[in-house]
Amino acid sequence: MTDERPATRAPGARDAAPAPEPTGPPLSAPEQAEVPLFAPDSTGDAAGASPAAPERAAPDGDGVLVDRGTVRLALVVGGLVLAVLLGFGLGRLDPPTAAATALTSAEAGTDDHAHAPGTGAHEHAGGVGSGDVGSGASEVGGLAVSAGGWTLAPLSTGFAAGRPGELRFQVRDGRGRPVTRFAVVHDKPMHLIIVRRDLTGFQHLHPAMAADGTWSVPLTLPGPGVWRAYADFTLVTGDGGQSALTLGVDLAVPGGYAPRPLPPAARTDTVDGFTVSWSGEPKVGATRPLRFQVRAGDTTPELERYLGAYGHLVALREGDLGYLHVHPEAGPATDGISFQLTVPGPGRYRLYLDFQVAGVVRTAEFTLTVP
Ligand SMILES: [Cu+2]
Repeated sequence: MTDERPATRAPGARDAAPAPEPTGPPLSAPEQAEVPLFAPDSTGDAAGASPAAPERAAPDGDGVLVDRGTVRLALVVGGLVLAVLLGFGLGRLDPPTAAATALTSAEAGTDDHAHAPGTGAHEHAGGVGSGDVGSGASEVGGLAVSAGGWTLAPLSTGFAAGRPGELRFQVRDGRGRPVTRFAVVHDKPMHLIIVRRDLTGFQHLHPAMAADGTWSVPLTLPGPGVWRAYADFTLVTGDGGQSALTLGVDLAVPGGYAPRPLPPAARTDTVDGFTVSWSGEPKVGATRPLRFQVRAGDTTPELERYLGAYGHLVALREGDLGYLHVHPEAGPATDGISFQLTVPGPGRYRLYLDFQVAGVVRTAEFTLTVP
């Protein structure tokens, strides 16, 4: 009942990479992802138009003998202009990052999560990550169906308990147009988390997108009650910037709902013969490491990379089902799976750790109490 997660056979949503919409402005790249933060061309050209100084300096050497002073001057001027252009280009690096972190999510993913383990992935977490206790710590996602001008629009909401169905939805911009360009973060352009409001029945799915921006994924909600669906994604904005967002919507399943109490706080969980334990000291208002160890009896099974890391962690807050931001830390799986967790306030949280062994993804669950 709890754990049917077709996560392993989740469709490679990447295949569904759409053709760019006419709405999507300057980037001509047809793919949805891997958009570099510096899309230098757009502004580079615009800026290049103004400082025409070097062009003027060079040509008049044509028929006339130009003394070295003039040449040197031209070089200096050219260099200066170049420096200005470069500075301008670098300046351009900031806005997308700033925009991304300004939005609720910390997952200001650039193009990463595709790179090899051990490379300093996730440095983009910096905006909301460690050190930034004040602003970053208070952020949770998934509480709103619309935020920052972007709206999660479910297209199919009628689910019957235990009956296979399909969830379809779009992410729409401020004018109601479906978004079609998403960045790949943690190996996928869209992460869909499903959980019932009593924090049971966790599923982590990866929908596929049609060219018109409609995402779809097979979904069975096993029992009656109200279920929360979180769409966790990073969209690529018209100016080439990125916005990381987690939007959430409720899905109602008719029938008698008997909510289950949250299990007591624990540092160990057992799933399919794997014993998973975690260590760390989560603290309100701080970003702290959380480390998970997976054991199978007396042995340590070999963890496989899943979603660009050796594990994927989702943390939800009891009471409002706020979606916490968790950042995996690159590193060898032999040391366990490490994350940076930012706890926004006191309370109880449910942690869901996806890990993969021998091609099978399993989820260990823990209740975490933070005083
Ligand atoms: Cu995912």
